[in-house]
Amino acid sequence: LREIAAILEGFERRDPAALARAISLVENQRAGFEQLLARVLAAPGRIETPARRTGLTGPPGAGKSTLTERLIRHFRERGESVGVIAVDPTSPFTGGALLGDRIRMESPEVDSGVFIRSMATRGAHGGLAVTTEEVARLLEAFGFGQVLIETVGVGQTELDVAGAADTTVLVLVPESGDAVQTLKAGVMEIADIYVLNKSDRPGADKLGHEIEIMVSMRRGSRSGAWEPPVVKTVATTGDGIGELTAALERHRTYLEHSGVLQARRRQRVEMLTRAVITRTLKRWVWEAARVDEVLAERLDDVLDGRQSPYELAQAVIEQVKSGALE
Ligand SMILES: Nc1nc2c(ncn2[C@@H]2O[C@H](COP(=O)(O)OP(=O)(O)OP(=O)(O)O)[C@@H](O)[C@H]2O)c(=O)[nH]1
Ligand SMILES: [Mg+2]
Repeated sequence: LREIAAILEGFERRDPAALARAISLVENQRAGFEQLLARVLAAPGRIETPARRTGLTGPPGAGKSTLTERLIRHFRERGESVGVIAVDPTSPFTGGALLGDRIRMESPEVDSGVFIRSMATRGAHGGLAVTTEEVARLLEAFGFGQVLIETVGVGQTELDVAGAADTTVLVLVPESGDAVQTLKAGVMEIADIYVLNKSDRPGADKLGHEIEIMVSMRRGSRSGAWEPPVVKTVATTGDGIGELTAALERHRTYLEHSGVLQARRRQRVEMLTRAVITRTLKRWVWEAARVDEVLAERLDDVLDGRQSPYELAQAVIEQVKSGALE
């Protein structure tokens, strides 16, 4: 495919337009997307230098994007390149925290070390967890040393997406007074670091205290493991960002020394491989058994009551089993 060749060639030149096209192709699972991924990810040296992946999740408006911008600035100051995936963003990145440094968001011509991409849940044809993983791999292969993944909300989607990150930062604000409730709902499990953002607002101390209690209650039940710190920030002014980046650094050290990083990467590789097998098998069987044609021919039988959907489905399955394909 010509498009794939052009994208690969653009990757070699580190052309952000090629990266953007690659992501679109993968996101929409357009023809050739798996060949592209296979080629890009097989390039020498790329798998050995995975990015450091950090997920930021939390309720709408908690300040995730403002924090992300702060982190981008921090990493850029240290000479690291940053790729950002924003899943279902409800508000755009403003570049507010960065304008002082003339690093403009979404302007690769201004700073080629930053790349930001929005992704919609409904746009991810392959399921959000898999698509996020594949896009993160594209960013890695492109050469970004840091990958930040922002997801809004507090629910199953975040739990899925959190799987793509090495470190998950749960961003809470004084307004989310239901924090303890939130933590009970299982999100607690995914947080490696709690950020109490907007700590310039009333109620921050109370919430901070509540989270500390929750964390210390869990501490008793798992000794030796990582103890998620609670970091207070004001993303708009930059207060506490130093503490956050220090906590990220400590968690990185923990991940590397405990073997947890290897375990998480292994899980991701397994998840991705299984997903690729499943979707390939499904596509292959579906096409080989001409399921769409069979349905078009025989759906009336079901409607007329001559057959149940289960019998029709079984007939298709039998055809596959009997090897009557090809
Ligand atoms: N007072 C105060 N306002 C903040 C702070 N951090 C962010 N904000 C403001 O909160 C609003 C939302 O910030 P965003 O960074 O867009 O929040 P978000 O979590 O990315 O929002 P969504 O992506 O829409 O869920 C903006 O107006 C920010 O300026 C903070 O620490 N203190
Ligand atoms: Mg946001």
